[in-house]
Amino acid sequence: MSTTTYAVSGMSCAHCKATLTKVIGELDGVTGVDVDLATGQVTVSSTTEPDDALMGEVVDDAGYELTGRAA
Ligand SMILES: [Cu+2]
Repeated sequence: MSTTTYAVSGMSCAHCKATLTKVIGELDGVTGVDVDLATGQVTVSSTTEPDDALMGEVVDDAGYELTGRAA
């Protein structure tokens, strides 16, 4: 079990939140997605360490930019 927080730019409303929750939630091993619009952070719970490259790809495909793991 792993929890990873990513910094994502371009999120502005509940629709962005719903979109990212859906696309990230569909990835293998992901058990939970928490989007925080105020801080621009997305926290992903997963059964194994998430693949950052894949995460960046799905976020990018959805129209946002994953800038890296949040400190
Ligand atoms: Cu939006």
